[in-house]
Amino acid sequence: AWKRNQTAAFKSSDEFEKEVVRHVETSLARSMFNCDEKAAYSATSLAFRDRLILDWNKTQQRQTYRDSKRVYYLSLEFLMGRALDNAMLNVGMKDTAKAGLADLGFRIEDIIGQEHDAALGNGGLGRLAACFLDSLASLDFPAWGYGLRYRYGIFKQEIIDGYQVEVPDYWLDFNPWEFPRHDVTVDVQFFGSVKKVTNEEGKSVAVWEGGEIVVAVAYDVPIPGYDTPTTNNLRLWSSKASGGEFDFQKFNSGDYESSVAEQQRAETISNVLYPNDNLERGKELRLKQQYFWVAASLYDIVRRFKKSKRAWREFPEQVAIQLNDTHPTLAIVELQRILIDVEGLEWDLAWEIVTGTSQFGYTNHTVLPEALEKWPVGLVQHLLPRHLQIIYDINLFFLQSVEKQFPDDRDILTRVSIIEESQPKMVRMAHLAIVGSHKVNGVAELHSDLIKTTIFKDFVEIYGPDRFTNVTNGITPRRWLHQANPRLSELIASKLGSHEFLKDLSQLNKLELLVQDKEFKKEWAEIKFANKVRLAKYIKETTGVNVNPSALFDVQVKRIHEYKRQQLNIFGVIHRYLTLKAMTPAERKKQLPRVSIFGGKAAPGYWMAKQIIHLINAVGSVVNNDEDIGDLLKVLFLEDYNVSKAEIICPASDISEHISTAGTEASGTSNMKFVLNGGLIIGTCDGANIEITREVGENNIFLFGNLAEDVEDLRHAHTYGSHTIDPDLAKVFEEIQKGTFGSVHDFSAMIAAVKDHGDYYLVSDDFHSYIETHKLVDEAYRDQEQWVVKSITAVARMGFFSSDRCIYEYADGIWNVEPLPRRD
Ligand code: 26M
Repeated sequence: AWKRNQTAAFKSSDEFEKEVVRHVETSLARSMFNCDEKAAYSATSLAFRDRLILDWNKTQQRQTYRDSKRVYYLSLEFLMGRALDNAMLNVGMKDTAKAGLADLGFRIEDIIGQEHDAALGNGGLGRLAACFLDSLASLDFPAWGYGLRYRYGIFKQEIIDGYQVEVPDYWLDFNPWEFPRHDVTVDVQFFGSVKKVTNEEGKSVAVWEGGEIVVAVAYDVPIPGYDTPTTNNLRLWSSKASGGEFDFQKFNSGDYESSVAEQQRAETISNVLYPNDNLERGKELRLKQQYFWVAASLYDIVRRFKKSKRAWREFPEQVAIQLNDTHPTLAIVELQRILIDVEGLEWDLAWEIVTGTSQFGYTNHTVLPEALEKWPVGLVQHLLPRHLQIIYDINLFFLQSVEKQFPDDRDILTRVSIIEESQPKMVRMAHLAIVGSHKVNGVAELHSDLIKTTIFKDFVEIYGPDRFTNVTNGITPRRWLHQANPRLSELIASKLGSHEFLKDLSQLNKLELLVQDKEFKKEWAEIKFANKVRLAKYIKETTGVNVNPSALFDVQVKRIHEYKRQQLNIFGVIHRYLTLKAMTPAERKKQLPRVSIFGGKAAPGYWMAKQIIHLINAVGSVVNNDEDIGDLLKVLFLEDYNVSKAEIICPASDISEHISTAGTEASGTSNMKFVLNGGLIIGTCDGANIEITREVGENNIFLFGNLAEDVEDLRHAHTYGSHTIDPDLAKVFEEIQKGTFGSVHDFSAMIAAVKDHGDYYLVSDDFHSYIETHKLVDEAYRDQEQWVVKSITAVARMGFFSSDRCIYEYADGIWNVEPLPRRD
């Protein structure tokens, strides 16, 4: 067993208090008489930060000294949420802090609540990156995250008159969790042109010259592991003009304005996170962000490698780079460029290193065609002229080998080419990522099978099936159980005898022995109820609506997208409302009360998603004020869904909805969060729902709807056959069109999408099955005794979905890296 650093800043609540007071008085330059909750948050964070720094430095020193292989996780998004609570729990001093803060007159929850979420991500992909960082540190892997330090994270969502309004998220006001490294910078080049010159050895080499330089400045964020001193690093790059504050030459020559303008242009690069999720829009600034971040990160990685004075051949033995989606694919091209243009290696040797075993891995997160990244050749040529040449060369050699392999198949060349011969020509980033990586993985079994049989089918023919693999997603049980649901975590710990399950989640299976333990079941149910009371209180505070915590809480929180089918959910809610309205008061009395909770952001340019939000709110304002209905049905849209809100919402669901059209949701991860907190799922046979079913058993999940294998035929039938709408759904549409929920015109597009435009997402096809399955949910919920058994059983079988398991699979099957525990 390791001991935490004894020189650390505090060992008792007294010492912790002293540290808080010291930080208030010195770091913040305030008096304790003038210490509000915000100041107490800042000082508490600084006190914990001091503790982390020591472990962080030691971890980095040991990694440098041992010089073992490192993992670099390249992600344009890290959806971290709050850091303080997590730091306290991972360091294991939350109780000390709680007592100390109480002594100073503060409640720890209020202090934790002061922190602004670090929301540098859109949704699933960004949160997955954050869970992976937690697991990598907790399992002692030498690993770094590389990302962008956006000044503005994902926008804050406000709901005004039922519509989404976007407000900028300026979060860097005071951020104690980052360390600017003004001495760690990289010059990143854009634009310019390429010249062929002959060097001293008489070799023709490419020189990329001219254009402009933008400076990348490193900001480091410590990532503490749970119950280990390992503290890893997340390095985020910020852009600034190469002239420093000002270009002094211009400044002195009187051109003040253009010097300021240049600075602003450079800083634009890391200014804002693009708020799209599963949609590619081809903006120049986005490509600039990608290259800026990739170039800075690779330079940093190469710089670190070169310190060890090893031969280039050893690079893949020292470095594993994971590409989180195609966003960092230019890293493949950039490494090839560094090796041939800067280091002077021959093309073939360089390409061998780039494509070496356990060098680059590419994770695919979607099969939606509109999400696959493509960049116009002209844009790449303009911004990165040398990279375009290299891409063309990579493509040439690749196509030549394909031609050799399939001499009689001309079409395959067109299909797999990295360049799409369209008007304009496009660079297909997924193809480039596959050609340059030694492993490509999907994020759930169904998804990994789908990419092999659909979008990447030809590549399986070319490279064989071994390049393609599956790593089913997972979540960190530290944040999503221990932190979000402390009472449940403590109850489990008391039964299992320790907190070990938090690092070995399969131990949860021992809970199955307790499903008949009356006292345990009672406590289990009480905790769920208390979490619902907490959410009900939050709902009251934020929406003014009273909800009955004994009602069945039905939750769908995730990005708003047609494929995720929030429209199916709200149509179902309307159907329920109409059914209740048609009943006599006596019949109504027998119905089970429900609270339908929605939350999630729509991409600002996604008009249909915004209409869905509007309809949910419109239905809420009618239903929630209908005296015939009372507690039987409440419909809520919770504003600004984010990580810290998910921590309140996930523990409070009875059932959550994961109802994407089969074959469209790559994995989903909130499905795992809800079940781990004792909620059940209503869902389609899609993404990780399928594996959740395999683990928890068919009796402990509510599945409905058509299967992925039938989707194509159904869509074909909609377009070419006669398309009849489900009769119950037709009644829902009539009610909307009558104006019951106002805005008839606004909602007509959502109806037309189903009725007139081919119902691409199969809302009507699945409607009946969805409604019938909700009836089964109601029935099952009436038997509270049995429901609790289902809930416990499901949790007991969730061990597989820990992100720790994912990290072991990546480490073993893709990165070829080993943990490096500290032994001091
Ligand atoms: C693309 C272009 C421009 C701006 C933004 C994007 C973009 C951003 C995020 C595209 C896709 C993005 O994320 C996709 C995503 O979150 N996918 C989800 O990944 C999760 C983790 O693997 C899965 O669980 C979800 O099923 C999948 O939808």
